[in-house]
Parts: sequence; C-alpha cells; structure tokens
Amino acid sequence: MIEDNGELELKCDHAGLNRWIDSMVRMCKPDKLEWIDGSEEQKQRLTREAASAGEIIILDQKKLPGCLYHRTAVDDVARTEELTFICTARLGDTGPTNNWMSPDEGYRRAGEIFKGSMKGRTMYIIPFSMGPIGSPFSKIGIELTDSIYVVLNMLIMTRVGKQVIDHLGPDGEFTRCLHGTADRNIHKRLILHFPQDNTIWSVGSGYGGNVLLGKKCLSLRIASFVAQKEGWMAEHMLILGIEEPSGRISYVSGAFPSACGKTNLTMLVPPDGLKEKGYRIWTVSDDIAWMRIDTDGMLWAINPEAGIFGVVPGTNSKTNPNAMITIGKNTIYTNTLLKLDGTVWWEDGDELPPSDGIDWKCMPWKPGMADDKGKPIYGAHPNSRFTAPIAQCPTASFRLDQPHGVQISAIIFGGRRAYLPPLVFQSFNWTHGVYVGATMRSERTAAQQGKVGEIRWDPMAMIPFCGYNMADYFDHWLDIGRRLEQQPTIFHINWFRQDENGDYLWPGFRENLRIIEWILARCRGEVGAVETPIGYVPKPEDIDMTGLELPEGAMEKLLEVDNKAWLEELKVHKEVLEKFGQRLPEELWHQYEKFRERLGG
Ligand code: GTP
Ligand code: SPV
Ligand code: MN
Repeated sequence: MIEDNGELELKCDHAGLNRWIDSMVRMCKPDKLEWIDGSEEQKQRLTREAASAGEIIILDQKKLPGCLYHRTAVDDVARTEELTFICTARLGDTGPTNNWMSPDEGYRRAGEIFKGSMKGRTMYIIPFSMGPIGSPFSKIGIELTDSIYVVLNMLIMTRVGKQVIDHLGPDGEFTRCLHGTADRNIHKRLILHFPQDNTIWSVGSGYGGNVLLGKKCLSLRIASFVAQKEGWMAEHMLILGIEEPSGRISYVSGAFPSACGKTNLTMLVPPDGLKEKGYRIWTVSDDIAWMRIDTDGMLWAINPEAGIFGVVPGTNSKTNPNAMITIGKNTIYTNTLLKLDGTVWWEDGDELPPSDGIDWKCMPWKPGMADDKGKPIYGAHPNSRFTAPIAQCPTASFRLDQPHGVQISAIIFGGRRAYLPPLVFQSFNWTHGVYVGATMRSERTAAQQGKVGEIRWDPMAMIPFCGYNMADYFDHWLDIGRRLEQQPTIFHINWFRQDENGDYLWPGFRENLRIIEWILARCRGEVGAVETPIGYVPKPEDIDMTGLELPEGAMEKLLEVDNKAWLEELKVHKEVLEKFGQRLPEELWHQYEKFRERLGG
C-alpha cells in the first residue's frame, strides 16, 4: 500500500476513524490512499488526472472559467429509489414508504460488490462538514470514494478539509460514508443506509444523488433519523429570506418535491411591478434545511450544504438570471449537451440549439432529431445537473456561514399539480398544516427514475428521504409543534396549475414573490382571506398584481377550490394514511374526519 497524503500531511489521530479506513481498505483493496485537504493545488492536480483519464472534460476556460463537464452512465442519470434501502434491525422501524433490508444482508450484499473493486484505483478520503464547521448544529462525515468526480463535487457541495479533521479531534462522532463506482452496473447498484451504525454504503452508481453522500444520504436519510432522536428536523426544504427597505428580513422554508421549483424560488429576482417596494432576496438554501427550536422557543434553520446541485434544463436568464450568473464559473456540468466549442447547451436555456454537439449519451446530436417513435431526442438529459458554490449566487445570504442560521416565519409545502390545489392556501393551524404536508401529492419529475407526470404521494417532499417510519415522522412534526413557543404558519402552494390546453395558468418564477408577499402578510395578520374547506385562500384583490396581467378568469381559476374534486382527493388521503395502520398519530385521522365534514362528505 502506497500512502500519498497530497500536498498537505493530513495527520489524523482519531483511532476509530483510522480503524474504519483500514477495514474499508482491506475490503475494497485500492492501490493508493489520498486524503482530500481542500487545497486549490490538490483540486487542480485531481482535475488534470481526471481529465487525462477521460472521467471529466475541461470546458473552454475563457468562456467558462473553472468549469468541468461529466457524463454518467446512460442508466445512471437520476436517483434510483428502488435500489435505495434503510437497513435497520426491525422492518417496522422503516415503515411502508421505505425499502428495508437487514443490516447483515446489506453489509453482505454490498460487501460482495465492494470486494476488491478498487484494485488499480485510488481511494480518496474526504473529511467534510454539513453545516458551518464548528456550529453546534453541524455534522461531520468522512466519505471514502474511488471517483475524482465525486471528490470535485464534494469540494463544492460541502465544507472539506483539514479543519474538519481538527474539529473532529481524537474521538469525535462522524458518519461513515463509503462510495465505490465498482463497474457501474445497475444490477450491482445499492444505496444503503445504516442509521443505527451512522453508516452509508453506496456502490455501483456515479449519479449525484446516489454518490454525494453528504447530500440526501447523510443530510436527509441519516439526519432525519438522528433529528427525531435529538428533537430537531432534517427536511427537504429551501430557505429564502425576503428583506424589506426597513431592513426587516423574514425567512420562509419550503418543501417541494424534487424538480418542483425550490432552487428557482430561492434565488428569484423581484418582478418589475413590485420594484417600488424595494425587496431584496437572500438565498439561504435551495434543497435542505436543518431546523431546531432555539432558546427563544422559535424555529431556526441552517443550510447544511455549501453548494447547489441544480436542475439544468429550463435554466435561463429570463426565468432565473441569478442561477445563470451562479453557474458561469467553477461549475461542474453533468449530462448536458457538450458543444464542439468546449461549452455546454441545454433545452430551454438562453441559446438556440447549436447545429452540432455531443449529447448526454455521448452520441452526435443535431437539433430536431427524433427517435424511432418520433419523440424528440434531447441534447441534455431532463435531469442534467449543475454543481456550483452557493456563494457564487448574487443573492447568497450573508448568514450562510453563521452557525446560528435564520429564524423561520412560515413553512410552505408545494407540489406540481395540473389541477386541484390552488395557487396558495394557508392551513388552519400547525396540526392541520402537518395533515396538509402528510397528504401532499405531486407529479413525478425526471429527478428519480420512474414514469414522469404520474401523480405520486410525497409527504413533506420526503418520501424518498425519510430515514425511518413516516408515521413516527408525522408524530415528530406534531411534537415539534407542541414544543414551539410560536409556530411558523404552514401554507401550500402550486405554481403548476394548467388550463384546458395544458398551458400554465400562473407565470411562476419571479412572479411567485407576489404569493410569498401574501404569505408574509398573513403571518403578520395584515391581510384577510376566504375560509374554505381546505384552508384560507387569498381574496384575488389581496395579491399585488402591479405590472402583471393574467388572462380573463385565470386568477379565479387559480384560486378555485372545487369541493367535489377534493372529495375525490380525500379518498387517496384515506388510502395513504391507512398504510401506517395503528402507528399513525390519531391527530391525523382526526384532521381527516374534520376535512371530510368541511367538504360535506
Ligand atoms: P431538486 O434539486 O430536484 O430538489 O429540485 P428543485 O425543487 O430545486 O427544482 P428547480 O427549482 O430546479 O426546478 C425544477 C424545474 O421546474 C425547472 O425546469 C424549472 O425551470 C421549473 N420551475 C421552477 N419554478 C417554476 C415556476 O414557478 N413555474 C414553472 N412553470 N416552472 C418552474
Ligand atoms: C433531488 O432529486 O431532490 C435532488 C437532486 O435534489 S439529487 O441530489 O440527485 O437527489
Ligand atoms: Mn432535492
């Protein structure tokens, strides 16, 4: 075994960590070991190595400074939920929404794939912190991986390096994260979580959500399990600050399922019509929130991540100019179209399609190409992603590195639904809000493998990410509500209602600030609302529409509550709640009954 500590001698005197690394090395048998120290020199060297191995392509450094390009395997372009497991001693601990495997079986099955899989390769050791290093709310992880692509992504997405090891000390607690690409075979791919051992094993994949183990695996699946025990919350939520000219900043958090608009909402540019109001937007988090009750009895949140792993297609200067600035440098593009001039292109971006390019499958591509069924061949995969430092976002919050985070005034649930849920409604109280979150449904997107468009139940946008029995998770939400001195008000939004022609009724993106404005006014009791069976809905005149004209009747449709259609939806609520049997908190059945009565069913 040759040890190479890179430029910096990373001495680690954590006996438990060293023992764990030794035993993973014995299993995976890498030729070399390298500690990742977070230095620019090491990053540059690894970039060059990965480029000469063909693992990444260095993009045109004049046009896209610091930017890289990568393609994953064609069958490895989104999270594979059916290969994702929670491994606990008892099946009941993971509940009806998770795939379960016993820890013994998990270690055995993945161990067989890991065995010797790093022969001829280097194992990189990445010490990382989720949350500002040293914050009492942060967690440390060590990811072992044989992929430089993973290393380069982790350097953006998390806080990496020597300070993490220093902070860990000789006996600090950390999450053991093992990733191996093995032969990227979908039949030998497993994403396993062992919450009782604070361990994650991911093998056979190279796709972000499966392999950047600080993200969904640690910050949601493992963290949600830990949070329930420790009395805090790990949520699939954005965090957004809205500053008024007075200097008052209100923060809201929002849980929308994958590819349903979190990243876009967090960096919006206020619409021209609201310019006079002088709002300033602060981006705190685009995907994950860790929230806890502070000594003031209020809910406070941090973003555990340092980067954005965002959906590329649809990103353009009109809908999201701040994202375009954010991804102009130091960004890794995965599975977009590669242009012949060493830049990238994607559908619904700023540029017209190039006459030639190499698509995400590494095939020659021209605009207008179609497959044998006549379906258009995309240049960029619909779930192609960018990895960029959040600090590059023009609206990045000045509180990103504050260990304390921000105080949350409102929680917004949301989904992608062509019909039914109105543009926005407010829950009656915390418990009702928990019911709204627990029964939320949304159309499937390309962020996970499966049928796009099909409506799926995705409670609190956490169905793929809750590391324990969701009945207990709902109970935890109710418990947090009881413990809060002042509860954030809970809302539900839907930017995606369509008309008969399948066109969106609401322009979305920056215009969404008009709805956030109403939400904040409601939190402060400054505006009225219409009480409906689903909750409080705005009076159309209470949404500031200065500078925005909608077609005749659109607003009415956007705010419509169709009791009959909700009665149909209620049938699904019953079905999903029944999945939990006796374990479901009584309060949710009580909410169900009250909802049925309000609907007159
Ligand atoms: P994950 O990273 O998968 O968790 O997704 P996300 O929730 O951050 O979603 P994101 O903001 O990346 O948006 C996903 C897709 O929805 C993109 O193609 C956006 O262009 C589109 N989108 C976002 N906001 C809106 C909106 O307000 N209206 C419409 N019509 N589309 C939107
Ligand atoms: C999601 O799918 O919700 C994402 C992208 O944020 S991934 O990290 O791939 O899960
Ligand atoms: Mn996400």
